[in-house]
Amino acid sequence: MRLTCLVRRKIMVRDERGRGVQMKTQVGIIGGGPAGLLLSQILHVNGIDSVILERQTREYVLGRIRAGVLEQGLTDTLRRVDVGDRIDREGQVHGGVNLAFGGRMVRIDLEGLTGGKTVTVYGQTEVTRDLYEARDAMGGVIIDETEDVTPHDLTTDTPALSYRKDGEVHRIECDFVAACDGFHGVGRQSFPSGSLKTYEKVYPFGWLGILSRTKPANHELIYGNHERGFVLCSMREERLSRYYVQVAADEDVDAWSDERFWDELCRRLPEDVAAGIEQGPSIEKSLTPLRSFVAEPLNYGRLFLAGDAGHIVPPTGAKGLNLAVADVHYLSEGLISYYGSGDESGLRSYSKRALRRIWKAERFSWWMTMLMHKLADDDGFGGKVQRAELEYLTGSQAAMTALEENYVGLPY
Ligand code: RFL
Ligand code: PHB
Repeated sequence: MRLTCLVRRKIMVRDERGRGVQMKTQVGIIGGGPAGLLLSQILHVNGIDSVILERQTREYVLGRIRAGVLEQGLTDTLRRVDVGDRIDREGQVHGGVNLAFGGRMVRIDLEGLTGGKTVTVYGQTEVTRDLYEARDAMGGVIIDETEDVTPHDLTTDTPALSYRKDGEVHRIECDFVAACDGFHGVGRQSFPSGSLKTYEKVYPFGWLGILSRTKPANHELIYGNHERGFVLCSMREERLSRYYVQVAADEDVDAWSDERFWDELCRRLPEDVAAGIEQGPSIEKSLTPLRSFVAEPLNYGRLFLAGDAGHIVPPTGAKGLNLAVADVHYLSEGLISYYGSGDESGLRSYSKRALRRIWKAERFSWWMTMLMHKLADDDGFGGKVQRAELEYLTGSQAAMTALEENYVGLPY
């Protein structure tokens, strides 16, 4: 064996024929999305070494338009590991959110009802960019365009990850594997059959979303319930708007010209809001199917699932990215205790601890989805109950407080 490189605890060697790198690290992370990057960053500032394997190119990862609403727990977590500067400068702090239905709009005062808590509007793309920059600045190892990432020996003290890059097979030996590889990743698929129980609800609708360089409809988000379907007016920056309309789950995106989208959006909003919508060309248009999904438990041997790898929520409550960060918080606490004092209890309780909070966010996201979308029995009993619930909610301080404490994020 020929030693090629020694980076702190990361040792890289080539095999006898000089091919295929073998590396050692403490935590092998699958997935360079927000969960994987944040885990790597938290571990680094606590003196724990990791390597990230990402399937896509960095450009591809940064091109995905996704979440926009960050809970305080998320922004605090980023600040603690030196990734909060740009969010503090550029993020928009929102103290309220609006519900539109029956031709009117009701503002719900987040700050007032939750004792001063707020959310921050800042794109997931930007969070990911900030995390990549921080990891690069601190010498983090992120190997992108990896293929066939496969976990091995998960029930031993020396698990490993193999992967292919540029036609060669490589291997990373580690103490733990964190699968932060999203809903379609390999981590969850590596659990032996029978060791995982899954819970799933697939909704018969999706969100058609656009991004446009236009002035947002309002200075705060508007979630709208309308007989033609759900609508959401969100934003990223002063002149960057994000809009969504409810469509069928199998809708053909190409059937939606910009003109059709704007027309449908305006028809679903209260007249005064629709009148103020600035229209312009879309710079992104995509369909998101809606799904609730939880896998239990979140660990098998030395493999741990975090983020979308272990659970999915419909985006209505803006909880997906926030949940991923909460998982990473719990998992990193377990790893820090293990490496600090040999205490394994945090890792042993990770799944239970994370799932307790995950199920609360699953409940909230499901509830908000059922409250705001056009349902199959819209003109029957279901529709009447939905309208009664909206009226009760917006007329009751107690009900609004329950919505808001979930929207700003339950404590970790
Ligand atoms: P990600 O972001 O999917 O990243 C996983 C990464 O793993 C890589 N990967 C692999 N790498 C190596 N080998 C393999 N075999 C691999 N398989 C996958 C992938 O390429 C990817 O880079 O998961 P992560 O890190 O858990 O983050 C989760 C969030 O991305 C997700 O929950 C949110 O985007 C959900 N979400 C929202 N969350 C919020 O908190 N607030 C919001 O306002 C919000 N809005 C949204 C959303 C998601 C949406 N879509 C498109 C699903 C709005 C939308 C429209
Ligand atoms: C977004 O801005 O993309 C967004 C905002 C709120 C949600 C979902 C998505 O609930």
